[in-house]
Amino acid sequence: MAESKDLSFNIVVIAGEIATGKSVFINRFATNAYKLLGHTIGCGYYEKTISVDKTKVQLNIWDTNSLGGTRSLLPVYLDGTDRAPVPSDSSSYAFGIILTYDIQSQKSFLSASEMIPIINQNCDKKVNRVFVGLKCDLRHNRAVLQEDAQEFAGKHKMKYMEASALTGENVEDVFYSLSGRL
Ligand SMILES: Nc1nc2c(ncn2[C@@H]2O[C@H](COP(=O)(O)OP(=O)(O)OP(=O)(O)O)[C@@H](O)[C@H]2O)c(=O)[nH]1
Ligand SMILES: [Mg+2]
Repeated sequence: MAESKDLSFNIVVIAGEIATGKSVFINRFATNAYKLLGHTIGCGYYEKTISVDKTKVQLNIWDTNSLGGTRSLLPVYLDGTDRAPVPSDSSSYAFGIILTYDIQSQKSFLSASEMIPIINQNCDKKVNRVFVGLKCDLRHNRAVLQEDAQEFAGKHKMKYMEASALTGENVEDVFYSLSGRL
């Protein structure tokens, strides 16, 4: 049987709009609590170790903010992706991206689409990507058709998922899904 290896996996969480729900979503994953955090100044950082197929994977999660000024810093957080993906017998690190929007906001969906060129310019094509519709507990206020989000994700080679930090729905699944594709 293959020995377990420790991996370190950087994840950058991105949105085009403020108040999309990134920080609360990451904090729910890291602490299993729903906590309102206020606007992120600069960039937040969280760590959590999970097990994927008997491999311990330390997730280093970068919580970017969405203001125009700091958007220009995104390439810094996306740097190093040419080293991804990690071969299964390596203990080096890989990289993944969670691109998010708020399912209640057409504007946040359009803004997320504006992030694609920035991601493509700064990341290797092989970097794992997931497109996530946040606040899915508010699906009665949905402003973006699930099919449209799915189609957008497919076009840009991303898996599409929806999650809620409030209820916890799919929060772990998003991170496991990304990490499981190492
Ligand atoms: N109903 C519901 N509301 C949520 C959820 N997640 C976040 N919110 C609301 O959305 C607000 C913004 O969430 P944040 O996580 O701070 O948003 P952000 O994307 O980090 O915003 P910036 O740091 O400004 O870029 C929160 O204060 C909550 O009011 C959720 O899963 N469900
Ligand atoms: Mg934030």
